[in-house]
Formats: sequence, structure tokens, C-alpha cells
Amino acid sequence: MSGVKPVDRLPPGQTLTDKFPVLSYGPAPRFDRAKWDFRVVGMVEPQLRFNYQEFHALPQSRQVSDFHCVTTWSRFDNVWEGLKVRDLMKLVTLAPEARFVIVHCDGGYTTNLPLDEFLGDDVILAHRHDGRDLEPDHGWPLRLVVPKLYAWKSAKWVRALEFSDRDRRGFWEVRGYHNHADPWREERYSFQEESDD
Ligand SMILES: Nc1nc2c(c(=O)[nH]1)N[C@H]1C(S)=C(S)[C@@H](COP(=O)(O)O)O[C@H]1N2
Ligand SMILES: [Mo]
Repeated sequence: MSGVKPVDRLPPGQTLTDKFPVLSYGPAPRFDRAKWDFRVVGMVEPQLRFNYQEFHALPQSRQVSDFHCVTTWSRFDNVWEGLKVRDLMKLVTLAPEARFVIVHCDGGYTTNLPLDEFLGDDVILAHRHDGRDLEPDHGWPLRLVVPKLYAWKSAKWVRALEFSDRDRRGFWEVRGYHNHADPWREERYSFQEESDD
């Protein structure tokens, strides 16, 4: 644990695991390389669309981060490989009014993030985990990883990013989970938002 006590890295109410549990609402969508695309839409110029080959030609990075699921498991030192969101965003200009992103996935799952969280240096669109291609259940061919928020914000099977001036709650955010989801503040449930500042 490289001299760092687990307790310093484990958010309140979490338990450490070495396993990599699968947490999905519904089955892994079928992946068809010929039909797959990735789109960047909404309040951004230009709007982008990549096919699979074009997307994988974008710059690759490696990020090591901890992963915290709201169901109370955490997994340390995940090695993610893929395209850093900051590198993707060098290809576009956001409208000055844009403040949120809605992440759209195959299968209909969505999640929402404020742009300051989404544009963090550790946020990556990953296709590999711990030295191997993502397994279908873990999001193959592409998932978002947002280490600083609970893992339901780390959307699997991502197909599009939509930029907006308005916040729109995603799949779990309309079903009782917290809109922001900071594990260090235990922002688990939407009823807690009423007592927020
Ligand atoms: N598309 C999609 N992404 C998703 C989910 C999902 O059901 N569908 N579950 C989320 C939840 S609750 C968690 S904890 C993580 C789990 O990722 P894992 O299954 O790779 O461990 O994925 C998140 N991303
Ligand atoms: Mo989760």
C-alpha cells in the first residue's frame, strides 16, 4: 500500500475489496464494431462523431485511481487506459453557457456531471483496465471513469456526451441517488440534497 494507510484513502462507510464486482442495471449491450460510434453534441462546436477506428486513433493515456461504489465497496489502484477527457476537449470549444454534461450509454443509461468535475485531470474514457481490455460487463468497448465521485457516475458503454446549460438528472439521479455523489461527503441519496448548502 506504498506507505499510505488504507484509512487515509477509504471514504467514510466504504469497505476495501480486491475483487472487481460488476454493478449494472440490465445486461451488457451487444457491441457491433461496424455500427459503434461516439458523439460529442449539444452546446459545443464543432459537434463530433467518431467511428470506432477514428476514436481509437485519439491520444492514449494511463491513469491510476481509486473506485468507490455507493453500495459500499471500494477498489484501489485501478489502472485505466484510454483517452483523457481533457485531451478530447482540446478538439472542441464549449459554448460559454455550457455548465453540465449528460453522458449517454448503450442500453439507455445516463448520468449527469457538472463540467468542473467532468473536466478534472483524472477523468478518462477508458477501454482497458489493469492491463487488459475491459470485459463486456465492465463497459467494453468504452467507459467513463470519474474517480472523485461515486462509481455510478463512471458510465459504462458510453456512446455520447451532451453539453448543456441546464442540469438534467441521469438514471440513478432520478431514482433516489444524490445529484453530485462525492464519496468523501457521503453524498449517497437525493434526500440529502435538501440539507446541502
Ligand atoms: N451504462 C451503465 N453504466 C454504469 C452502470 C450501469 O448500470 N449502466 N452502473 C454504475 C454503477 S452503480 C457502478 S458501481 C459502476 C460499476 O462498474 P463495474 O461494474 O465495472 O464495477 O458502473 C456504473 N456505470
Ligand atoms: Mo454503484
